[in-house]
Amino acid sequence: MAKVIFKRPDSLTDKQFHYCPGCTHGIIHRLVAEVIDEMGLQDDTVGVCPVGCSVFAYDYFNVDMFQASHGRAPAVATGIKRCLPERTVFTYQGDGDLASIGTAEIVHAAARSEKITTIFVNNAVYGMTGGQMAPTTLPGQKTTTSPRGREKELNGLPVRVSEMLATLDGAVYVARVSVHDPKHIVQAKKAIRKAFEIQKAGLGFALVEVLSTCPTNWGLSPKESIKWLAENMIPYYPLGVFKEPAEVK
Ligand SMILES: Cc1ncc(C[n+]2csc(CCOP(=O)(O)OP(=O)(O)O)c2C)c(N)n1
Repeated sequence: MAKVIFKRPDSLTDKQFHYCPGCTHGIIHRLVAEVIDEMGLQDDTVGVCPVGCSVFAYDYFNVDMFQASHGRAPAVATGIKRCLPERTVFTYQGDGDLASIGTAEIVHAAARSEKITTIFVNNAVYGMTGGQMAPTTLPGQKTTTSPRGREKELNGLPVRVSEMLATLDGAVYVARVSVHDPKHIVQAKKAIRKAFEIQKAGLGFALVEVLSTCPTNWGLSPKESIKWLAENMIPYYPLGVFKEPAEVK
């Protein structure tokens, strides 16, 4: 009998992703789904989708899914987790969603140490709406709303969300990872798994920031985007674990 050595995770549906070539949302979906499968959580997980390119995540994850309005996923996830404390609840949010319109929600969910897991996808732009500047857009980075490049005097400087949230006592696990090559994809999966384990152990709020590409709005090929991420995003957004509870180290 043939032995299966590679398959789509059960926690993903068979639906084909709509993402652009070279966008890493698909990789991140897969990592989350693999972790849910491996931890045996498919039947008890509830995901909360953002508004943004990953809005259709409710069609892709084969678990119970909710759709929140822009930036409000942490508030919606708070309600679900408090009503159904036995369920595993995660939010999946872009940087426009989480770090702009949803800043208050994520800060206070972390401060309250809600027992939820947040997957924060930072691609340094508003992807879905056409590549506008986000709070995470790099200094000098050209976007449709900063055609001369982000200027400090006019637009201020980027928000390093993981570092900021790690200052809150309620945030128990905060890590930044990347998915631009296989080695980093393996590390990213470990961080995502830890963020779910922390929730299962009832320890409090956990967030994994994943640096991601947006070839379409960066105006680069998929290959150039991977290089751009490694050379420009990682120096500004250093990878690592910013906070980790002693129980799971
Ligand atoms: C209340 C509200 N304001 C604005 C919008 C428009 N809008 C839709 S998606 C989006 C940005 C999404 O960007 P991001 O969160 O970075 O995710 P990405 O698309 O890059 O994955 C915006 C501003 C909206 N749908 N609702």
